[in-house]
Amino acid sequence: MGLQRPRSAWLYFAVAALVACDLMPALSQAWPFPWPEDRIARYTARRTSSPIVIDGRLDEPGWESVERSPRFADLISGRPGMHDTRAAVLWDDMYLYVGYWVEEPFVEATLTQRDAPIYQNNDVELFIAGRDAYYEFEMNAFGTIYEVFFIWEREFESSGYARRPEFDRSGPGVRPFNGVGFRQHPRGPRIGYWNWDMPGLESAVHVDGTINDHKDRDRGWTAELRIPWRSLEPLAMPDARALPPRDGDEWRMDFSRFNQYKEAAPAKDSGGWAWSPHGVWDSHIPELFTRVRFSTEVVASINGPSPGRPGARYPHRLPQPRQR
Ligand SMILES: [Ca+2]
Ligand SMILES: [Ca+2]
Ligand SMILES: [Ca+2]
Repeated sequence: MGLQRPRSAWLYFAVAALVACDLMPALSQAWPFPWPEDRIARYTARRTSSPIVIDGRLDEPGWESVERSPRFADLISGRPGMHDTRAAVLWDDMYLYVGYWVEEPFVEATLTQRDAPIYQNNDVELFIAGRDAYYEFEMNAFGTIYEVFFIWEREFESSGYARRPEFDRSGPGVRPFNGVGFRQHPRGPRIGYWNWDMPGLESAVHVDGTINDHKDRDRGWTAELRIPWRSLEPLAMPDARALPPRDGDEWRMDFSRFNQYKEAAPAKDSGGWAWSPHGVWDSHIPELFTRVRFSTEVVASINGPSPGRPGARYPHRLPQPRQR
């Protein structure tokens, strides 16, 4: 008996290892990304029928009624972030709107120059992917922004980017890019355009507290941005997707928040929290971005959330994004 137990255990592990060796390549080939495909967040973006003023305050009827994301979770582990962070998307015929609600006891910012490395401050980030390119936006609590446009090197010629003067790769601020913590992306390297400015972009921040003053404790800040659909044409070009989107169209968008601090041990806080985690320290994986489906349905009436949508005003009681 004494010998049999280890022997059967050894056999079990040997068989398990063989099975694992056999399956692993198949699994990794089928889905080569570090976060499970079936755990990528989904969201339905609805239209706003009333105007949105880009002042950083998310107090318009559209924002009051919109379905917010779940609480952002650690980019690597998927565990809930220490502070509450939510985002939401609205749209109309002219614009895409994105809002962020950021709980933050000590609001701070230092960078004031456009395109300064905003990721070195506490920030919110937005990525929007087309088929063969994606856009990155970052903003700190001063409202200072940073933007980059990335094109997958392999599709630079075939998708038509090489023929467009704004994507001249010998221009200033243009350089190769191969990810941050996930440098084995199956699509390979990208060309980054740090000189890119999204035409017509408007963005603003509202601080609910005092910035760079730690004598008090702040509630946080909200961020609001508006992008004209026509400005997303360089993303829409490769697969000729509709601008504005048609009912049911899906875009991949990433929403995150990066902090210069981390929650104390034993928490394993990477310092980056996202709507849809990536399993790795790298935002640049469009295959893991939240699936945003655009609906022509209008958000709940201007009188606020309907009784059938409990929690729309109460971020801690929100339902998960609706499944398709
Ligand atoms: Ca506003
Ligand atoms: Ca830029
Ligand atoms: Ca303060």
